[in-house]
Amino acid sequence: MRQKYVVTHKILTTAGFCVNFASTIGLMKVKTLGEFVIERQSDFPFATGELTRLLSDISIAAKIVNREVNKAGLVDILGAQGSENMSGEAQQKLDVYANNQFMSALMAGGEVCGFASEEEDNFISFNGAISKSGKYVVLIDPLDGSSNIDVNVSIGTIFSIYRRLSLSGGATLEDFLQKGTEQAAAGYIIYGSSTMMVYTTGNGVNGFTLDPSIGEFCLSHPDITIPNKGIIYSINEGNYVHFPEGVKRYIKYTQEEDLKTQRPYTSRYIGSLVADFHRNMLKGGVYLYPETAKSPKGKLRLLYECNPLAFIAEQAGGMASNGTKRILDIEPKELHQKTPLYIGSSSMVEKIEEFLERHLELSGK
Ligand code: P6P
Repeated sequence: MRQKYVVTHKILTTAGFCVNFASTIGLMKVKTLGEFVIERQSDFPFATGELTRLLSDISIAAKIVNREVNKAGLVDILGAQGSENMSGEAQQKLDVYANNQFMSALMAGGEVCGFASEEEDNFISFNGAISKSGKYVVLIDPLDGSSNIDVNVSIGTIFSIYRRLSLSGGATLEDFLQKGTEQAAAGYIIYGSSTMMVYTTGNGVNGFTLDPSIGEFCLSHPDITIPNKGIIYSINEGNYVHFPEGVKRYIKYTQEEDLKTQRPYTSRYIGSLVADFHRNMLKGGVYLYPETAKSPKGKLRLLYECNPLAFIAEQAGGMASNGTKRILDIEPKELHQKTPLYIGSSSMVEKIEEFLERHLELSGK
C-alpha cells in the first residue's frame, strides 16, 4: 500500500512541475510583443519585417533600461550627470545611460538612419553601411520625468518613428521635421509598478507588460481606448498665476460642485508625463501643460513628447491640442521646439479649448 502511495505521489509531483514549467516558459496563452507585431505586420503598409525589427530593437533597449531603473538606488547611476540638455535641464546619469542604450540598439538594428533625442543637441545620422540605407528615423525622450528617479516615482521613455524623406545618404533635418500626422509609429515605455510598452502604428493602441520571469513584453492591454470623459485633471497648479485666463477658469470649473457633470473633479499630478498620461488613458482624464512665465511656449517638446503621445491619444479615441490647434497638425520648425499641451479624454480637451477661446475673445487677443 505504502509503495503505491509513494508512486502516486511522485507522479502527481512530476505532473505539477510540468504544469508550472509550461506556464513559466509561456506555453500558457500569452502573446509576446514579437508575436503580436508579426501577426499585425500587414497593418503596417511598408512592413517587410522592418517594423518588427525596429520595435524589437526598442524593446531590447527598454529591458536594459528597466534593469538599471529598477536598481538605480543600489548603483552609482543616480543623481545629476553634471551636464545640461538642449533645454537647459540638468541631465541625470540615467538619462544619459538610457539615451545611449536606445541609440546603440537602433544603430545596431540597421532599420534606422537617424536618431534625435532630448539628450542630444542635434540629430545623429547613422552612417554605418547598413544604417545608411535605413528607411526610418526615430525621435525619443529616453527617460522622461528623470528628476523623479531619486525618489522612486514612475518614469518613462517616449518615442516617435517616421519614414525618412531623404532618398539616400545620411539622414537630413527634414527627415525629422515632419508633422505628427506623418508618424509611422509611436509609443512609450512606463517604468512603474510594472514595466509596460504601449504603441500604435495607426491601427489602434496596444499595451504589453514585461514579464520578468521570461524577459518578454506580453500583451496585457489590447485595443486601449480613452474614456470620452473622465474626472481627473493633471496640472502643476503652482504655476497658476501665470496660466492663460482660460486655463484659470477651467481649473475653477473643475472645482465647482455639480453632480450632473460629476464635479468637482480629482486633481492628480505625478510630475511625470508618461505616468500621468498612462493613468488618464486607462481611467479617463486630461493632462494640461500650458504656457507659463518660465516656459512661455510651454515646457513639453513637440517632436519627441507631444507628437507621439498625441498619435497614441487619437488612436485611442482621445484628443491632443495646443489650445487652439491639433498637436499633430503643427508644422515643426526646429528639433527641440516646445508647445503647450492639453491631452486626454476628448470631451475634456474640447472643454478646455472652449474656455481658452472664450477668454481669448474677452481679452481681445
Ligand atoms: P513641472 C518632466 O520634466 C516633464 O517633462 C514631464 O514629465 C512632467 O509632466 C513635467 O515635465 C513636470 O514639469 O514644471 O510641473 O515640474
